[in-house]
Parts: sequence; C-alpha cells; structure tokens
Amino acid sequence: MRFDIVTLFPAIFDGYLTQSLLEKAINKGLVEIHRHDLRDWAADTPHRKVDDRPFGGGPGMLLQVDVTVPCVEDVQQMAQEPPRMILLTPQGKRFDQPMAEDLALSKRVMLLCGRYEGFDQRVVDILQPEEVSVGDFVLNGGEVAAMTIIDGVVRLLPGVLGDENSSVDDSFSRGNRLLEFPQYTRPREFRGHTVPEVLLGGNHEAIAAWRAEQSRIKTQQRRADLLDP
Ligand code: 6GU
Repeated sequence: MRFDIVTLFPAIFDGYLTQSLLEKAINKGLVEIHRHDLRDWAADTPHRKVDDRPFGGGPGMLLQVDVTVPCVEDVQQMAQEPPRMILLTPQGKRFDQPMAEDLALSKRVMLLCGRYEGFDQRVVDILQPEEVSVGDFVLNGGEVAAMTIIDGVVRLLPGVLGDENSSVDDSFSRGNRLLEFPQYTRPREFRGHTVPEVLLGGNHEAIAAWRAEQSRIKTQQRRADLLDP
C-alpha cells in the first residue's frame, strides 16, 4: 500500500516513520510512505509563498489553490494507481474503524494536510477529496491526523501484525462494538492488588464469560452510545 502525504512540514513525520511497527511494515515492503513538501510547488520567488489572507477578511491565512492543485496533480502522476484522496480538516467526516478497514483495501491513499485556517475552497471544488476529521477538537494542522489515519490503517494490512496481535477482535471493528476487558500479567499480587481469581483457574468458559461481562459493564459505564447507536 502506498501513502502520499502533502504537507508543509514533512519533518513532523520523521520519528513516527522510523519507529516500531511502521518501520517494520516499510522494511517488509508492505507499506510505502512518500512525503511531498507543498512549498516545492510555490512560485519561484525568494519567499516561496504558499498562503495568503482570506478575501472578505478574517483571521489567519489560507493555502492557495494555485499552489495546491498543481502539487496534487503532480503527486497523482508519481504512481500508476489513482489514489483515494483525503483532505484532513476538522470539518470532515469523522474517521472511525470501518473507515480504516475500508481504506486498508485500497492500494494508494493520498493525504492532504492543511495548516493555518485551511485551504482555499476551490481546492475542494476542483480535487473533490474526501474530507476527513479525526475528532471533535481542533489541531494545528492535518499532520497528526494523517499519522492517526496511517497508523489505524497500516495495522490492518495482512502481514503487519503477527498472529499474536491480531486486529480481528479489536474494539470498534465491524461486529465488535464493545470496549476491551481488563487484562493482567505477572506478578499475581502487587501492593495488595491481586489478579481476579477466575483468570487463574484455567476454566476457559468461565474466563470468557467474565471477560464478556467486564466488556459490557465498561462499555455501559463509559460509552453507552456504542451499545445503542
Ligand atoms: Cl483532520 N485537522 C485539524 N487541523 N484539526 C482536526 C482534525 C484535522 N481532526 C480533528 N481536529
């Protein structure tokens, strides 16, 4: 699977791309991640300007259509596969596990990261990207949201997680709308806190029943909206 990220801050992704699961997925050839600096498409002036003030007034700066659209068109041409195009914005459709599962089926995803007050509306009108948000809060730009999406998608790709960490039972995956039950490992007792007896007894039916009940209780207490959407 190939990701193309368009951003003004490609270095934000450095640490994330070279750690742990994602680095392994890249080294195994399961994922390719290409970053593109929007500023490389700026007019060839000393300031390489990519943003300007909104017509009609108001705070902040907008990313310009005449920089962004040519950039995206060039990046599209960098591989055969036409990408699913996602523009990160707090105004977008909320990212969730079914969306991650759907994206994991595509060969190529392009992520457009906004900064400042966002993009000129004509970027959306011309490119018609899917507008996606990662939640009801405001970030300084789309980069952390893009990493969230990549992280959520990559772990679903075949071969990325070992069997021992399979994603099929994850909370929020299709058919599972429950929060996860609590888990324990050694030691059996720490500062007077013990492990629930049922988990030590080896009765697999009783363990499964206890876990299901714990999931239900936790979901009821914290996320009743998941039980009755
Ligand atoms: Cl995708 N971008 C920004 N800037 N803020 C957000 C977001 C995206 N999703 C939630 N908040």
